[in-house]
Amino acid sequence: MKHQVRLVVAVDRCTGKSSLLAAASSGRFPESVSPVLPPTRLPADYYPDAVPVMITDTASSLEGKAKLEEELKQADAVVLTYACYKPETLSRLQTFWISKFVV
Ligand SMILES: Nc1nc2c(ncn2[C@@H]2O[C@H](COP(=O)(O)OP(=O)(O)O)[C@@H](O)[C@H]2O)c(=O)[nH]1
Ligand SMILES: [Mg+2]
Repeated sequence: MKHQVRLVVAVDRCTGKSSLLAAASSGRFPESVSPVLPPTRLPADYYPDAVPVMITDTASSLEGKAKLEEELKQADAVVLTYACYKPETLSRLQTFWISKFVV
């Protein structure tokens, strides 16, 4: 039985990673968000089984690559985002990102 589930939100910039995390933890869409949010724990009653969920935001930059790889090693699941109005961000999940998550 897990005591905590770790989610990592990853992929290209401006696909809504930080906004998604902020919205999930606060219950409302943020007007503005920092480029990378600190690790955030979802409210205890977010899921009915009450297992705490910790979500880690990531940077999309090359400088953030080493940190992303570290986070992925510890992740139970990865949340991938894309921007509906930028179809190329959806293609990039297949052509670039998905290979990063296959171990
Ligand atoms: N319309 C709309 N805009 C969004 C949504 N999610 C994020 N955005 C906007 O997209 C921009 C980039 O979002 P951000 O969360 O910083 O993306 P990140 O770089 O992937 O972390 C911001 O201006 C957000 O307000 C969404 O679901 N709908
Ligand atoms: Mg961000």
